[in-house]
Amino acid sequence: MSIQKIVSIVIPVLNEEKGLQKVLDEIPKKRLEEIGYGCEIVIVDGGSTDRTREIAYKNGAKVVLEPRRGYGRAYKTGFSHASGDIIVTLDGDHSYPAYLIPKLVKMLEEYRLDFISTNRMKKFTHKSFPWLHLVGNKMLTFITRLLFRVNINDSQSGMWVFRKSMLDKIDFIADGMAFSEEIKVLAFRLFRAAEISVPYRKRIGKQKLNTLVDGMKNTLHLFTLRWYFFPSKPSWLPTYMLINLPENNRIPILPDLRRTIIC
Ligand SMILES: Nc1nc2c(ncn2[C@@H]2O[C@H](COP(=O)(O)OP(=O)(O)OP(=O)(O)O)[C@@H](O)[C@H]2O)c(=O)[nH]1
Ligand SMILES: [Mg+2]
Repeated sequence: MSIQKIVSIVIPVLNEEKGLQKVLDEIPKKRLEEIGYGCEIVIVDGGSTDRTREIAYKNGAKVVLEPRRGYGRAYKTGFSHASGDIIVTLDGDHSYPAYLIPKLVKMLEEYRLDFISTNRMKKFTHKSFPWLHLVGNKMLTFITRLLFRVNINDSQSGMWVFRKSMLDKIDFIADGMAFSEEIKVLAFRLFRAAEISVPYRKRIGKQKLNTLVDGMKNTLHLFTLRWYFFPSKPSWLPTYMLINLPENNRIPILPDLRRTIIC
């Protein structure tokens, strides 16, 4: 099939030499081409002192240096360098299933969604979440649901698939780990969004998340977001559809996908 659209895969990295090669090897570029998508890989490096950048260059990725610290900061810079029609994000630590990118892109198109977030809560492998992460994630997700009336089950997941055009309509405020919950809240309140279950593996290499400090910052950020973006009471309209993506490589045919359309 001829190339009709470009998918930009944006990966923030900070000293991920152990996992990055595996992540890049797992991206099914050929499969994407078969279904009509060219593929661009944008690696946003926060100033790694190991072989991370070398690995990125060796694999033909576009490398963007963003010395300012922060997961959210890295994404904001990465998105501005992405030339694709569709953006896919994931970590450079081999925890997310990069092999599912073509299926997720297809689902975005087939169901005419603007944003897909992945839900790791149903299919995570042993030790992929330290118990404190799991408890923290549950609490943050509960607060997110309560404050924004969005039916999200994994507010901290870092693998998203969305249309780049979405970015023209929103401004982000978070520079740190809270970027993840912020993009989901905005997507689920303002665009057509869905959450899809995917497998999740134990990361390779050292985590950058500071469980307690980031957990507290993320909690505070939810309240900031609530008053900053949505000063009036959110409506009770239903806002999501959870889709299970089975591992047997077939996209489920859903007769009715409810979408988030708020404004
Ligand atoms: N460029 C850049 N990348 C960062 C920064 N902080 C984290 N990252 C990358 O962002 C991704 C997510 O960070 P992780 O440490 O995996 O955080 P996490 O996924 O919440 O935690 P784990 O569950 O332990 O993986 C990884 O690929 C990191 O290398 C930063 O300040 N700058
Ligand atoms: Mg990670």
